[in-house]
Amino acid sequence: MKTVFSPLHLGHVDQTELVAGAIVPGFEKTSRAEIIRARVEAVGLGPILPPQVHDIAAAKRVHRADYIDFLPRVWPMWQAAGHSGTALPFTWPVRGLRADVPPLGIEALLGYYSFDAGAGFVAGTFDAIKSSLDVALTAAALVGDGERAAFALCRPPGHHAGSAFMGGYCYINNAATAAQWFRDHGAARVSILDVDYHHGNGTQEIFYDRADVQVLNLHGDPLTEYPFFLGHADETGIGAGAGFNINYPMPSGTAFDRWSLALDDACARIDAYSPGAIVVSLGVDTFEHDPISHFKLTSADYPRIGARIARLGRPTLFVMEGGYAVDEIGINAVGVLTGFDDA
Ligand code: OKP
Ligand code: ZN
Repeated sequence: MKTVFSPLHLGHVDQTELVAGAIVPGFEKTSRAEIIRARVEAVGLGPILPPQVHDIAAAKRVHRADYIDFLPRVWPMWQAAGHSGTALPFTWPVRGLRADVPPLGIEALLGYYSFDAGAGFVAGTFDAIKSSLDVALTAAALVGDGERAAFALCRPPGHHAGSAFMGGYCYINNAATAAQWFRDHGAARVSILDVDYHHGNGTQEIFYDRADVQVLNLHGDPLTEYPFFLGHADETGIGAGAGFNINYPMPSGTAFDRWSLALDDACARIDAYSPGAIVVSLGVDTFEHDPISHFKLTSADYPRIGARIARLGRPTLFVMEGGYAVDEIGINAVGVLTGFDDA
């Protein structure tokens, strides 16, 4: 399997986040992608290719144009305001406030275009966001050109980013943009299978009223797990999209015996949907030793995930999302891919 990777992710570095009331170094750090890349090389998964630069207009097929146009302005506006460190918001237009009038200042705009304080900007963040999108689209094109599968080693991740908001380490929804790319290049239907520990709220929001992209999410129950405010089992789609959003919330402590039953059910639904391509939002924060998550998957389970997805027998794009147990992130993420290739 070919991997697409860009070193531009390295500029998204030393950003901080809010944990238990304290500003701490971000869990979503550069070593994550570097260790995965090293593992791809170590096991000889296949060639590692640089991305081709795409027009950012591709992201506007799933995101609001004003949101995408805001992203390159964040760091210059933050600096012009005399700020340094990590650009983050502190107020949001929730119930009872107006979300229809964009404010003027950068801190207020960051709140307008986000759902939490989990997507900070530093000087190199926009270039990393754009390179991550380019990685996803380049890998999608490999699959479009006939590869059985490809690996988009994206950083930063994307599945929490919605049509007009960032959050949870995510800015542009790489998997959603890639799914739309498949739709725009001949696939009548696309399935997005999100196996990250956290519910892909952005992906769900983007496709919630659409029948042409089926979204399936296996994740920690939002009653106790981030992102808390979406991802329940009764969220099944709306309008034309009714029945095409499928959530599998599972309790803390879930291990592969139960998790794999949800995967089997999701795969049966993908089979029934008969998509022209599958986009896998590949998070490995389901791992038993992940520092911010609470499932109990082991390193031996990840190749089984890949093998099960391979049995679907459809063109497949793997898009990297989360996973914060850095020491094992390469073994676990690449384990899914070798499991797929060996099946
Ligand atoms: C991104 B992905 C409190 C913890 C906030 C945000 C988790 C984002 C996960 N500071 N955690 O789905 O792996
Ligand atoms: Zn996650």
